[in-house]
Amino acid sequence: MAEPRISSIDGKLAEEFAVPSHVEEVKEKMAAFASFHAEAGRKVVLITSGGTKVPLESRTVRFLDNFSSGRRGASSAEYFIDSGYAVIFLHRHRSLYPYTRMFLTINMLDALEFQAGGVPGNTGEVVVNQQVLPNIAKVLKRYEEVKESRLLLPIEFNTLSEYLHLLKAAAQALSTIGSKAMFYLAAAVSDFYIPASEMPEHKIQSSNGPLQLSMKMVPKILSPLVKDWAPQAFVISFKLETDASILLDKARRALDTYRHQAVVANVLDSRRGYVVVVTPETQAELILTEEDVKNEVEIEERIVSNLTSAHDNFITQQVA
Ligand code: 9Z3
Repeated sequence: MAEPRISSIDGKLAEEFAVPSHVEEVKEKMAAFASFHAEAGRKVVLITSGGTKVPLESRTVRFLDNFSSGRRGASSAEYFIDSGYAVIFLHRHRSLYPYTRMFLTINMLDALEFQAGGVPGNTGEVVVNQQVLPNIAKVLKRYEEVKESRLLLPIEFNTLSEYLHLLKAAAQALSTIGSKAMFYLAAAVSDFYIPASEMPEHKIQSSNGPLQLSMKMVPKILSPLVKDWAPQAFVISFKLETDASILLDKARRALDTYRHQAVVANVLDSRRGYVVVVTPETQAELILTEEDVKNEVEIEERIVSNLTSAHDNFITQQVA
């Protein structure tokens, strides 16, 4: 059997990005999750979600963050599960989470009340109030079904280092199920970092005057993921721009460079209602109409529907 290729990024990852202590344990968990579901005839999607944090000091007071609420990843996880997938949800700690995301705007204490008929001054039993009850009961039911069937494996990251090492571990864990694995890389990942060897240990002092930062380019992890770590998988990256005029060109360039299956291109301000799914041969605009918005349709439902069909075609072509 051919030896797996060692890319130069492997070396860089080991040297310049602190390895999380639990990475091997998490990798085993992900591999067991993937084979359990693949044997049951399910496809498995690895979703990344939320923004990475890049520390500026090793005893970190300050850091550089990438914007992402995690809503795209969290809502997509629900639609993938509804489409029959098992989901590994690699997400930023405290970013939006499948199912609970629906209640983020509710203050927990406003959703609760003392049971009617309680004695004044006596706290009694606490129940969910009638305004949120119907909605919460529906979501709780679905959440419990998903938990029972073990369809969702949540893994957390905080820093860019954790994200990179855990994504590599995930790719290696999922390589065992070949083309049944999909990577849906929606996390907003920093392009810049300070290597461990160049990072000051202590808090940067403002008494030293204005701060000048020099940051290195983060290695392009998509390259070894597609070529070396999970070469048979179906891989989707996301492209985020604020200038719409360069978006599609950047998406096409990413496809040419990394040779993966699709890029979901979006502009920050319009990302909830408009994306373009770009593949080497096609370009599909997904748009929510006013009517869709009124009916609370989410664009992630359309994205997931588009990509699950493409994944099925991809699997058929691999087998043929
Ligand atoms: C995205 O483009 C996601 O769609 C969003 C979702 C982060 C905009 P929210 O979490 O937003 O629902 O608030 N993610 C990818 C962003 C990214 O960092 N892409 C890199 C790039 O554009 C390439 S991997 O260069």
